[in-house]
Amino acid sequence: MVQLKTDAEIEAMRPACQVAAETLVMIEEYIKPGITTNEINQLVHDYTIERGGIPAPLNYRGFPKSVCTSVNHVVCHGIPDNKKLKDGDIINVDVTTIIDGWHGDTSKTFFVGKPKVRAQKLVEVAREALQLGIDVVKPGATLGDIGHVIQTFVEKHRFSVVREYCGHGIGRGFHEEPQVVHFGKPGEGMVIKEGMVFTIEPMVNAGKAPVKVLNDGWTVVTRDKSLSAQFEHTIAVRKHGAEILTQPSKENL
Ligand code: EYF
Ligand code: CO
Repeated sequence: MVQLKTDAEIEAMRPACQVAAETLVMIEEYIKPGITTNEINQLVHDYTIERGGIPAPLNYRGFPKSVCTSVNHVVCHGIPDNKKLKDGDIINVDVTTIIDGWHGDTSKTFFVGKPKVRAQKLVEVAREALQLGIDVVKPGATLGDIGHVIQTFVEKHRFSVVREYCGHGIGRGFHEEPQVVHFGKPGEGMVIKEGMVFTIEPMVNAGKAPVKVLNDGWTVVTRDKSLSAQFEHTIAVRKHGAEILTQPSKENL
């Protein structure tokens, strides 16, 4: 069952969504060759607490860290560790913040130093795929419409969309109904209604779509070891379209 949020509930989600967004703004200046993902984890953890939040990933279903850091061929749920980032890497930082019991979830893929041409293209396609998905959202459209524009755009660029992981409803729960898959056909799937709040978070692979989970039980990687990039926003469905709750406000850019 998808629970529709009232205007008051959407207002109540704003602080969590804004702090999550500002965490990504904060972290950008630290993404340089030589930093470890554990250091990124600590920066995200401390900033979240300073801002009055709780990092949702920590202990979520047993996840051991406060943020997911997914480097190069890691698709999602990368666990921060002591490995240093290198010039030319890409890294997705996936932040979820809880404030007053409400969740805000957003992620962004960053370049470490100077990007290679193919990485640059992949990251741009992943960024635009998310935006195209958001642009489709309005009451009366379907979740299949979102998946269709994302899949069509990504495949036009000869990249692929991960099938196993998807966007999700969000609110008092980290993961609520509905599941928002990033592939599909126009008109299929659930009809979008005003008051829905969900994430869109397409994972785009430079190679083929299949992924596997490593033996640590968390880290998801591309089977063909190709690069993967992802962007994510939490959006609220309003009368005339999507409102991006995790867009950093202008003064924080
Ligand atoms: C195989 C977790 C990981 N799940 C989802 C737990 O929606 C997310 N990001 O946008 C999201 C973030 C995290 C997450 C952080 C930890 N988990 C559960 C089940 C399987 C899994 O990895
Ligand atoms: Co999410």
